[in-house]
Amino acid sequence: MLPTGVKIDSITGAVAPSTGHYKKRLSEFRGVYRDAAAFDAALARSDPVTYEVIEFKADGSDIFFGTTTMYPGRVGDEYFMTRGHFHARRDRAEVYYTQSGEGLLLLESRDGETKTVEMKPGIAAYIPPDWAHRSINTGTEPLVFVWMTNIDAGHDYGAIVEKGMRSLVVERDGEPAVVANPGYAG
Ligand code: PAN
Ligand code: ZN
Repeated sequence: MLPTGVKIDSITGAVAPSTGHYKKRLSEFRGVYRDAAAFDAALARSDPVTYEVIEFKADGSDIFFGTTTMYPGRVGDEYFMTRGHFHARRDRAEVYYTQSGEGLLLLESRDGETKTVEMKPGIAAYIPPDWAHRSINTGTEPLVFVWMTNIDAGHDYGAIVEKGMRSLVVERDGEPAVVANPGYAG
């Protein structure tokens, strides 16, 4: 393990050097957005990358970091969003530091409390252990943020795949609004 300076491009989310990279496309989100007709119509036009994640992990370290770059877009009135997850380890927190763009971080505790934290340059969002977190690009430009957590934090996607989250972030009169999720299966 050697000290390393990692260059992060605040506009593109590029990370150099990096040790991992993946992209998520709209087609992987069937059933995540509540407007199925809008989802099918969007997918019939194209299958865009909705976000990508690049990481830097030093061998043997207990922490790692990287970027998530979320492209702007909507399915019906819902903005493009991440899958959302709890950490597999319930004692692991995380920090999201926004570099560019604008969005909302939607969080939900195990006992069902919902919170949001604004995502915009200059704001580091603290995600406490055992709070589910989903990021949402509410703007018209890419939303780029740096995340940092423990390597062993892990991802538990199951609860949100099965039930959804209690709240949705939708566009209302051109503005983001947090509303109750009528499809929540809790
Ligand atoms: C982030 C997220 C990343 C993508 O690195 O994994 O933003 O979001 P989903 O994993 O919910 O699709 C993080 O929170 N890691 O723990
Ligand atoms: Zn996380």
